[in-house]
Amino acid sequence: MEAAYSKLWLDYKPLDITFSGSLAIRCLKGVRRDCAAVSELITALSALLPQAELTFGADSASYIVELDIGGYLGPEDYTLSADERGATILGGSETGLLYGVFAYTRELITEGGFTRISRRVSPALPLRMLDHWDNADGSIERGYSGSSFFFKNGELIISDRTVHYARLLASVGINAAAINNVNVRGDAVRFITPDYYRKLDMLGDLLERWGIKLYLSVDFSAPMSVGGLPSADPLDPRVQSWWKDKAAELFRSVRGLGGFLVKADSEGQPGPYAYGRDHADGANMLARAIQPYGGKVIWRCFVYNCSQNWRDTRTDRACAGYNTFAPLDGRFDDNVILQIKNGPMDFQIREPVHPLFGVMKQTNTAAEFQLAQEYTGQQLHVCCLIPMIKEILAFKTYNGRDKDTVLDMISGAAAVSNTGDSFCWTGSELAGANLYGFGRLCFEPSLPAEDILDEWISLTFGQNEELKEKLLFILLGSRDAYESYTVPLGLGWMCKPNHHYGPDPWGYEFDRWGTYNRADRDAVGVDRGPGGTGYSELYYPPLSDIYGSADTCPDELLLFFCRVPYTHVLKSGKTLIQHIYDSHFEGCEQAEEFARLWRSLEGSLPEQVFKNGCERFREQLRCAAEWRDIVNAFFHRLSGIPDEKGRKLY
Ligand code: GCV
Repeated sequence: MEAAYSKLWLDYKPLDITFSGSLAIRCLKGVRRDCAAVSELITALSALLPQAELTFGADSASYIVELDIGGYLGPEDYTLSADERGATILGGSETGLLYGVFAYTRELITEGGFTRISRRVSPALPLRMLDHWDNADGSIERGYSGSSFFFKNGELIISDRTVHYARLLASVGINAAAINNVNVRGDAVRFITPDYYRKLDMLGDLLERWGIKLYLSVDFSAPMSVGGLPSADPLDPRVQSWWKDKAAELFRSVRGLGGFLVKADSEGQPGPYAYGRDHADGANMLARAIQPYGGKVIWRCFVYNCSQNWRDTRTDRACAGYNTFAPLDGRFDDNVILQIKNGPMDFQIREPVHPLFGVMKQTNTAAEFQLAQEYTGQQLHVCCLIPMIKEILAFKTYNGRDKDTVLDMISGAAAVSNTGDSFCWTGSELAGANLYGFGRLCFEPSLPAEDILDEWISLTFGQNEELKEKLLFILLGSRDAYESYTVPLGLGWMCKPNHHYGPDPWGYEFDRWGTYNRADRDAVGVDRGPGGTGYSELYYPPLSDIYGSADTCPDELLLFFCRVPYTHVLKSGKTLIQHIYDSHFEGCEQAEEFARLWRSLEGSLPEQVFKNGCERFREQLRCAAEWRDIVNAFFHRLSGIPDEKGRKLY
């Protein structure tokens, strides 16, 4: 029977080399023969070199791969050295060794055979996490790749797909997975009850074999919903002892448990505010309950008022996360990690980097990205996020530290997963690059986006230079194209309400979500400078000054920070209105070029992949034209300013 899922970048195919010798794997010291590193190496070598005889330990073999565990390395570090006669992979633990094996395999495939390698690698970020928004009933919030492969009708599913999932994550170095939605609903509330322990234990054990800790999103009010207490007040001793007992039971019953992920006081989820407590009170209470077991609380900073009055121009959602958490810096326990969305709003195609990254100097933090393409084309449009993630990690906060980038400030990164039970896991094959790239960047953030994609293409589709060149062109240009034909200049939110797909310029304008563009006949954008909402002041100088004025604000964020007339001249020399018109036409043309290039790949890609891509490009072009025509018509009708190129604007 054919598998119900693709192996993605782990579909090892025979190497195009002649190797008629014998191969041996030699396990030194503490390396157990049945650990994941050894099993992965066997899987890889027997598929890559099917004609070679593979043995254990034979000194006479013509090529020997030696596996070792070395105490002087960090547990997730590895060293890799290889030449034509053999390779030595040394891990700081079995997990480090596993990462070394995956790196070695990657190298064999991308180099097309045995090669010289010498490298030592330590992951840049200790926490590298995937957050699934899967619900217990099998649906996925903002899921664009089918249903959940973790849950169905309230049951936890463990199958061969789960094993392949763990291998995929481990192969790119992801070491934590929160398997359920941060909006904890339905049966998921009861995941922390004995009903689920047996299956959770099996899953935790399975994941741990591949170096991955299992996290659960929990309901902050579980003492009430699960425990039947009258309150979930974090300072109430009964609540504290309920969580302590619960933690003891959970960590005793579920192997591989890493801790909890919590969305509190956000979009209807319960939290400490209900009891007049703050987020440090809430997070620390949970952290203390799981601290004896080495558990961590990943606490989200996505806290804002989602019942705003659109007439109120002073309240600014962008300020909310900062205002909530910056005053609490230094009050969080060591096993709390604050998870901060990459921007202050909500995963728009362009936002400034969240100002909390710079200011939380005494708190463990992690950056949160969204691979699920909620606002970035829902995996129907190609939108490669790797350059964006790189940009954010490299962003200088100017917070006075010698090392002051986002990457320097954080100890982890998490991404909302774009996976589901579709054949190719991510709905669109090209969206697989985001999953791959996220993991690779968390491990080795200095890798250029182009190298990561080059690697992903070789591993996924094989070594074909023309294919690579075209896919690289599409992927590397895709974010700019998407931004150009949707909402350029940092404006955001012109999508249809609720499902967030397709254009609706005033869809979020007169609503309660704090998501306004304030467009009228003369001007557009939100004044977030010192005379406006003051958001620009949340950055350290010189950023506060740069963002605070239309003269200095970078064009790509202009309408996020400033309200400017349509006749305002951008740094490019164009007027704002002309830029809006042009970018919509240009973005669509880029998308057309991507679709044309994709079509030219017929025969170079597996038929199913090619057809799936064609359908998605057809939809992308349809939708991009809608964006172009509706957004351009919107601004044309409001401003009354014609296109200087005389194109039809409706
Ligand atoms: C899980 C946005 C999404 C919600 C999501 C929320 C969050 O608002 O639209 O679906 O909820 O972000 O990140 O918690």
